[in-house]
Order: sequence, then structure tokens, then C-alpha cells
Amino acid sequence: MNINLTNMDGPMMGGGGGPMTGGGPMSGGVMRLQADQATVPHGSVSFLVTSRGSITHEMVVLPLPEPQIVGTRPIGGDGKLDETGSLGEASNTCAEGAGQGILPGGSGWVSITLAPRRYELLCNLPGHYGAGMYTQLTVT
Ligand SMILES: [Cu+2]
Repeated sequence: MNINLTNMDGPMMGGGGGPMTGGGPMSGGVMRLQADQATVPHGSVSFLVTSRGSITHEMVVLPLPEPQIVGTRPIGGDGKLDETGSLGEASNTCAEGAGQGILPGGSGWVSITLAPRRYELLCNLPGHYGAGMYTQLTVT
């Protein structure tokens, strides 16, 4: 599946298209992690993650406990989440797996074997989750 990582922190995002509308509330602007599929069958799931914003991003896969809602994990004082239980991540520019982050215009990828349940895909760079970089993935 394809994941797009975006942020709006200035006028340079013009022409990007997509569903982002309106101004960014609060400081830091609006950031998004958008997947082209909300539901996939269980087994090996391949993620192709592209940073289309102006800054570095990443994608981490965490199980989503019932009945928790995406976007409601507690954020630590460093602006990040506890990644305990992470099943994998794409945070390497033009390479697989974990790295230092996906640079603007770059892609990273990872394949993870996922059992049927709900997951949360998110960016865990400081402040990004709080700015909106999360989405739910349901594996059937
Ligand atoms: Cu991010």
C-alpha cells in the first residue's frame, strides 16, 4: 500500500493537490499521514512511504488497542509517543526499514506480517503525531 506524508508549514506546498483545505490551526501547522487503503488482508503487508512535505517524516506501525481511537495516544514531554510494541517502521530515505527519517521527496519502505486487528500508522517525529500524522489500518 502507498502512504503519503505531508505537512503545510508555508506557501511552498502550492500545487500539491489533495484533500487538504483550510488554514492550519495552532502552531506547527497541519500534518497528515494518508494511506491509499484503510483495510487490507492479513499476511505480509508492504508499505511504500513517500514524504511529500517540506520536512523529514517517518511511518511507524503500532497495534491499536480496543476501543482506542486513532490520534488519542498520550504524547510525552518530548513530543513523541511510546513506541513500545512497534511492529516495524519505514524511516529510511530510499531504503528499507528503520533509519534517520525519510527526507522530503524521498521514499522508504517496509514489509510487515500483520495479523487481523486494528493498527495505527503514525509519524513519531517530535510534534508530528500531535499535528495530525496518524491513520487507522484495519487488517482482516
Ligand atoms: Cu512527520
